[in-house]
Amino acid sequence: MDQKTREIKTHCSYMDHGGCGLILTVQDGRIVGVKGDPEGWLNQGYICPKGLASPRRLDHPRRLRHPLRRTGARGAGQWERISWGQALEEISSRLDRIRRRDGARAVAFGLGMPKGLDHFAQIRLANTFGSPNLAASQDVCHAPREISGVHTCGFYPVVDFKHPSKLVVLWASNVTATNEEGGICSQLLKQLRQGTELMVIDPRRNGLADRAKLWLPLRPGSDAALALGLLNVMIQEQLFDADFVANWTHGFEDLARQAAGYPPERVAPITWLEPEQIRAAARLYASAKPAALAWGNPIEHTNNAFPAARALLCLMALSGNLDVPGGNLQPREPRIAGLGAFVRADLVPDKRKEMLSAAHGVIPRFMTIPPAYLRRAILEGRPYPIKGLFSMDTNPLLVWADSRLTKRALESLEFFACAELFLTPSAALADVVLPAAANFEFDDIGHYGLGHGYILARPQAVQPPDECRPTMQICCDLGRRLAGPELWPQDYRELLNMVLEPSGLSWQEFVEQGHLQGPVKFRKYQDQGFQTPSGKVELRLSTAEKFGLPPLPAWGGFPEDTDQEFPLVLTGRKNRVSLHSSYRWVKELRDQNPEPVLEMHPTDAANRGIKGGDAVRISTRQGSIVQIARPSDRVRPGVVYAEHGWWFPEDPDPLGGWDRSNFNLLTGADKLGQEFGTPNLAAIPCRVAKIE
Ligand SMILES: Nc1nc2c(c(=O)[nH]1)N[C@H]1C(S)=C(S)[C@@H](COP(=O)(O)OP(=O)(O)OC[C@H]3O[C@@H](n4cnc5c(=O)[nH]c(N)nc54)[C@H](O)[C@@H]3O)O[C@H]1N2
Ligand SMILES: Nc1nc2c(c(=O)[nH]1)N[C@H]1C(S)=C(S)[C@@H](COP(=O)(O)OP(=O)(O)OC[C@H]3O[C@@H](n4cnc5c(=O)[nH]c(N)nc54)[C@H](O)[C@@H]3O)O[C@H]1N2
Ligand code: SF4
Ligand SMILES: [Mo]
Repeated sequence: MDQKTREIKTHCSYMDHGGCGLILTVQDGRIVGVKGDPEGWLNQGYICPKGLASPRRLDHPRRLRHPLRRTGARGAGQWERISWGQALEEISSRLDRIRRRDGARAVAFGLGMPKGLDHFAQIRLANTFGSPNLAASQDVCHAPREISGVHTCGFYPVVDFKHPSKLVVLWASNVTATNEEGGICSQLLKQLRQGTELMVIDPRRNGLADRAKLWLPLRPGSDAALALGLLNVMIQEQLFDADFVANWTHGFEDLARQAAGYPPERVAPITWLEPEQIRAAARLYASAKPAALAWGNPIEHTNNAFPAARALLCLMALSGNLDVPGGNLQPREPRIAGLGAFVRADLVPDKRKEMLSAAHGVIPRFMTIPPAYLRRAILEGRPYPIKGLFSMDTNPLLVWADSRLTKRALESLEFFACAELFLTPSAALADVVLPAAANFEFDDIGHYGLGHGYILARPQAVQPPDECRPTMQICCDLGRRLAGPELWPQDYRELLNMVLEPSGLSWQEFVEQGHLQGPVKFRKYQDQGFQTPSGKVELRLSTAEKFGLPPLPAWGGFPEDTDQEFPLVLTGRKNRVSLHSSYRWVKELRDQNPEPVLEMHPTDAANRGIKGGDAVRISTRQGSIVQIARPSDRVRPGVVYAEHGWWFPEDPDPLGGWDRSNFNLLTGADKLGQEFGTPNLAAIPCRVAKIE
């Protein structure tokens, strides 16, 4: 290795929730090599195609390299280059003008999937500005699982792939493609080689389903019904952990009465399964000890998100798998800054009453605004108007349900600014766009705030292009202007130090260590009980009446029914080589997935005269888009899978062809789950036709 070439250890991120230890080779300030770090704490050498391509985000010729201000109509693609001083001045004066005139709550702050510490810096920015309104996709991502967990057992039970399990249940989890929140699939694959059994609950026969002892190809959106069916069998056949139930649960009799209404014969036609499959699944899960349940995203992709999450929590409790090694854990954080202190939650003490979700009666502790409600506030002034938006790390025009509604809302804002790597369709609608530095170009801390009991060091490897700034730095720059220098440091690295301070580690020491884990201890409830009002797992929620929540899980029916016009059921999954709508412009990734693909069963395709490679129109009651058909017997008949997040950066249209293949033109923002304002991204009646 010559003098100018060096190797740097860091962690992959911004390609999913991150977690793989990487070794980067840097030559003349450019990353020329990347491989999985064999000593990586979570991945032990594993790396996926996105990780391999990740350095190529940095040097794309059309990456944003300086701040832009709109000169023409919104979305017309006319911009002028401005200086950072002008850009920060414009954003802060426009947001401040709204704050003075309409109050701080009239400005919302937009967030995407949590990718790094900048997510929490943005929350701190909203709090120090004084606004209770943080808009994020948490209505369809993790909040239903996490917050239902907190209400039911006092924590979010995280799947444990680190300790051996007798059985792993992949329930709507696509872990070999998504490596969801650091649940890196190499850990699971290792366990499978050592004899761990697998059960897969998924309408699609993914690669792991081929190796599963049991695969249940349920109808999309029927998860809550299936979970109630499993509870029924476990209770009827006395397959539950009687000691745990007697000592550590509240409301078992009520749950038993409720579950009695869901015998397999009733659940089978809802879920498109056989009663015997439901019995077999219940028996397998209840008898394998320990069993880890990896619960994936589509559980929270219908208006039944809350009952589905609640029923799954009841399954974990009845089977005695909460906080046992190889089950579902309550991780403890290392000694680092608490979340509330870091984001300065104290500055908006009335947030729960002030945030616009309050008017919609969402579940307590759900602290971000569902996009459905944000857009009502922007477009209809309900319950009060939102006039300004500052967003980072998100592409709402692609990722929020009902993209036409999103477009109207973004267009009608008085002021909209964002920070981005690329001029995405959402950024194209902004008044000011700030060029962000990418991961590898700044120091960062991974997994802070995700509740997994560890944080990861992501030291910088290369310099950003001249004018690109880390989004954490942008928060500092805006925060000093909008909230004052006493609340915000000059240099974003101070934010990293704030997180680490209680640990006693300096940034450099943390980097050398690579990660920091909280104390590992199991069955903590034996010492301290569960952090719920009853001190037990609340199978029946004791706060239900107080909070207006259903006390017991129930099947609420499908959001919409199929009929002759819309006979197929549409759902989705994440693709191994893309992250939502991100990085469609990275050639190495795009080459592996050049077009949006619609998967359907060969019989469903043949019945419509559709062959592989045909362009097809997918229509729902909401709208229609075009994708490319791929018949596959991995998908069960009657179900189709479209790809989410598609736009075309190469398209001359300033909005990048946002309305051609975008899944969220097929989704609506009206049939919402009460607790989280969750729209339906799965289980949507549709039809598919070949485009002649
Ligand atoms: N490659 C890649 N990785 C990612 C992401 C990405 O975009 N791309 N996104 C990241 C983010 S933000 C998240 S939240 C996670 C999500 O990661 P996962 O939780 O794994 O989510 P998905 O890939 O959406 O879907 C998981 C599985 O659910 C199945 N499925 C679809 N509908 C239903 C249903 O109604 N019921 C059941 N039981 N199963 C169903 C699909 O076939 C798929 O196998 O991934 C993270 N990792
Ligand atoms: N139909 C449908 N809709 C969905 C889902 C689905 O499965 N189906 N999944 C949902 C889920 S789980 C989630 S989490 C959301 C995801 O929603 P988002 O997080 O908004 O999704 P992305 O498309 O990844 O947008 C992230 C943006 O951040 C930019 N970016 C990347 N790195 C940086 C950086 O360092 N700084 C800045 N400022 N920007 C950066 C990228 O260019 C990209 O445009 O989508 C949700 N929407
Ligand atoms: S699995 Fe996630 S963290 Fe690992 S290399 Fe791929 S994108 Fe990066
Ligand atoms: Mo997500």
